[in-house]
Amino acid sequence: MDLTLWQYQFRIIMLGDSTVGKSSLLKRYTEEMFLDCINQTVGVDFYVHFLEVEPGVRVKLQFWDTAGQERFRSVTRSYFRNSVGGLLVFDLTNRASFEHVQEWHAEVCEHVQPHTVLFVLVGHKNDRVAQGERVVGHNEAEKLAGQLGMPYIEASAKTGQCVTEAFELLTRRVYQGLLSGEVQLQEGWDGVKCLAPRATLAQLQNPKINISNNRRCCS
Ligand SMILES: Nc1nc2c(ncn2[C@@H]2O[C@H](COP(=O)(O)OP(=O)(O)O)[C@@H](O)[C@H]2O)c(=O)[nH]1
Ligand SMILES: [Mg+2]
Repeated sequence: MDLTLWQYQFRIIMLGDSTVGKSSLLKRYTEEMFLDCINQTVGVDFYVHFLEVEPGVRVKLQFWDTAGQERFRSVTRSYFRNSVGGLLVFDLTNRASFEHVQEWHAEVCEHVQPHTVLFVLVGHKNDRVAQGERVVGHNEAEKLAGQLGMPYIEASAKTGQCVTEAFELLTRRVYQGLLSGEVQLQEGWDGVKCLAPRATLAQLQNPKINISNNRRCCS
């Protein structure tokens, strides 16, 4: 099968304070590698990964990673726009990064209006918990995620623990949002691109629809 074939493209952004490990998570997921001294991203970095969300439905994930602007809280509007999913990351050993989660969430929601971004909250550098370095509790992080309406997962780019799970959780959440109508395809918005006929999506959303006379493309 041609691995570059896809029915949907989701644009996903990485969010969270500088040094929480956003670039490392992406590297681990897309290249299965971890670097102790990862270079500061220069320019917006771009990663692509393919995932089959159900048999025959292949999603192209297009990831955007910040270029270190988050260090100066100067991430621009264009970074948030046209995205459908956000992996919101904090460092389990860095209290301030957890305290900024709400600000990141609010900033994205404000910038993406009238669209919606679906999130997963990641408590990162889980490998350091074993050394007694945890300063953010599992329960309080899960509680905050619940208040913000997103799932919570703890992961480590260093060991690879739960990295695939975190990205797949987000991808499936977006896909479900698409099927339920929570995510709406709109002209001129690139958060989701769809190569499947519009009728196919309509039928997935409502299996009772008869699609035989309607095979327009929605991209
Ligand atoms: N112990 C540990 N260190 C990590 C992990 N992920 C990243 N780091 C380190 O944290 C630092 C910042 O990582 P980076 O990916 O550049 O963070 P970003 O600024 O959020 O993109 C680097 O020194 C990484 O090697 C992890 O899972 N565990
Ligand atoms: Mg980075």
